[in-house]
Amino acid sequence: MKSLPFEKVTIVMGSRSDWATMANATKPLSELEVPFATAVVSAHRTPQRLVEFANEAHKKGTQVIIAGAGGSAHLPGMIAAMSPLPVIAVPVESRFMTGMDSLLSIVQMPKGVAVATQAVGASGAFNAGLMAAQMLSLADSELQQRLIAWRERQSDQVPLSVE
Ligand code: RP5
Repeated sequence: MKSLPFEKVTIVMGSRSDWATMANATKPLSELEVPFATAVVSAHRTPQRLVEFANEAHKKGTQVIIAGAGGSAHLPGMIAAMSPLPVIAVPVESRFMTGMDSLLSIVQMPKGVAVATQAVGASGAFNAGLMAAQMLSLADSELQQRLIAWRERQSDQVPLSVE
């Protein structure tokens, strides 16, 4: 079996079906030239993979973990419970409750285990990538300059009026 991939930012998701959402996390990382890897790690279908990932990530060069899951979305919290790395979570929109179940099961972490929860769905995934880049920029002044320029380009794209 292939081994788990690790990069400076490692993006994990509970299912292949989460990829349409989680691909949005890769956009700001690519634009800002931050190396990332992606993997499918299911808390309930591949629990041993989850343990291996959470225990190994910080030893393999990952500095920030982005974890997306839907429904009973315990993946980010379980990783945060085992890993010393910051975990940014994305609640994936679910079939039956449009992501409210994902959001509540991710955001309501008990005291002592921190998870940085983003908005539900594609915007949350994009912002997870952006936040990961901002975290890394604390120790990388060139990345910080790229972030500042990225923000300026974003502002420039907002028209002054609708005419
Ligand atoms: C969660 O259950 C996954 O994160 C996904 O959002 C949801 C459905 O998973 P699949 O049935 O597509 O594997 O574990």
